[in-house]
Amino acid sequence: MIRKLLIANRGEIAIRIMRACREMGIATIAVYSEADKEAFFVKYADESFCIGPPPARESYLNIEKVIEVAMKCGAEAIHPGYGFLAESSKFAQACEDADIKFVGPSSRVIELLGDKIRARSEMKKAGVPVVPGTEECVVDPDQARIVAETIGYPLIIKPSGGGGGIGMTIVAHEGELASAVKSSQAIATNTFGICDVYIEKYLSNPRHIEFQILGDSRGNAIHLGERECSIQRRHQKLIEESPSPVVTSEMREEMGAIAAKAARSLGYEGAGTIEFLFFDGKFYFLEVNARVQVEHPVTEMVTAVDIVKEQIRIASGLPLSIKQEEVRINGWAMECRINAEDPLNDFEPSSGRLEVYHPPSGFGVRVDDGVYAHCPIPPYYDPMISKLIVWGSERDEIVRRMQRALDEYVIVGIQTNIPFHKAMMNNLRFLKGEIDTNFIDKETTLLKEIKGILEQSKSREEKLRRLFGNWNRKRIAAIVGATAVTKMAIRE
Ligand code: MV4
Repeated sequence: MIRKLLIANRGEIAIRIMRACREMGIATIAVYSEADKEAFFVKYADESFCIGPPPARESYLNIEKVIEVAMKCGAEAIHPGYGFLAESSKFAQACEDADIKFVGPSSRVIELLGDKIRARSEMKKAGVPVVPGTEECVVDPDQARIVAETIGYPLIIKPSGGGGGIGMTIVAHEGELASAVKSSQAIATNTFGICDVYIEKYLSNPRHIEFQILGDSRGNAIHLGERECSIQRRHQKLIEESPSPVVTSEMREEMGAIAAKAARSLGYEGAGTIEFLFFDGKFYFLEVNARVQVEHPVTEMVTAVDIVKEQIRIASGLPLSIKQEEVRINGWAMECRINAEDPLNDFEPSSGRLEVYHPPSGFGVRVDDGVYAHCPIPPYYDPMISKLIVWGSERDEIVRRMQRALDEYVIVGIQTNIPFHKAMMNNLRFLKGEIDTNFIDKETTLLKEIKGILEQSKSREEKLRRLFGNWNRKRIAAIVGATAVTKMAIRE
């Protein structure tokens, strides 16, 4: 087993990984930027090293610096978390060259999966259903026209070098095709340094459903069921759940087996996700995420498998601790991503210092966070500060539990998207599980509901100000939070 692990990440995922290490008796090393001096993960680690200025390029993405710290400290392995260097084949290669175990698949597999055209054809070869489209790079509008004739409109042009929606262009008819190819190629070149694009049939209003896979160094691979991740905005997921309200146990068994087989055929080592679009009752492969994902806890809650511990076991050369036949889906879990964002200002990131921080707890509630009362929230990184995960026996129960937990959550000092989640937990279509990737754009009443929720808490604040006059602002905010938690009325 690995004895010393460096965590090349920050925030809640750094804490999540270090918690697994504590339970496994593994020493932890944190690396951090100058903006994170006061961060919780820096304090939690056994050893911490500052590796550079706030911009990620100069710290969290600095491969040489991260490897240098690992060598100096005698770290046997590096866990990259998600984002930053997690899917950098160059970083995985640098670890391999330095004889440090990268917690994840080999640089070869990361490189293959990062090339979306190659990933598509590998998956097709492995028997995974893919979206109808091209197997090769589309070089110019003439070639695109030939492809379009066979698959039909609407279609979507995607950069091969990226993911996450950047540079994707939806084309409704032939008139838009030439300029769409050119614009996707331009964005692809600028953002990924690779001009290659490919074409797929555009599926309208699909669901985003992904399968969790685990593969070990001995050629075993299993799946842990699916996650429904359709609630997203600007390619950022906001709510995830497992199981999906539309996946039957027969479908899960069939698609899971296909996902695990694909992992075996790739020689996939570590935790990963196979993403699908679910459309018209069928699954279509999108891409593979070669990392642990933000939303992994919902799978952990329904399977009782500690995915991060499995990653570390796999990296240590040990076999998976469970067999496919032993995997059971028990109950239902849901996650709300808590972001430092202002719902009234188009969800712009909100940085500053937390004044009051009181996370929810109780039966079936899990909070994976990276903050504490009075800690700073720097503006340089992803605005997600915490994940609120609930578990229960069925979907109706966990929605009620999520409402209760969101009501208990008190954050003062920065704006958060908690009012958005409260509005969602009262949305009739969401409650019925009728969701797809365009849900938020289509639900035109959401913003009004969010404003109503914010008005309620503001009126409490105003009442208190009238009661106490020009009193300590922080204390008033804290009392507002406390009265919200207890559902206590403020009497004048
Ligand atoms: C699609 C699609 C429809 N049809 N592919 C967006 C993120 C990336 N992981 C894949 N994405 C999509 N791929 C096919 N064949 C719809 C999306 C999609 C989307 C695309 C462009 C702009 C906004 C979007 C929002 C949700 C899903």
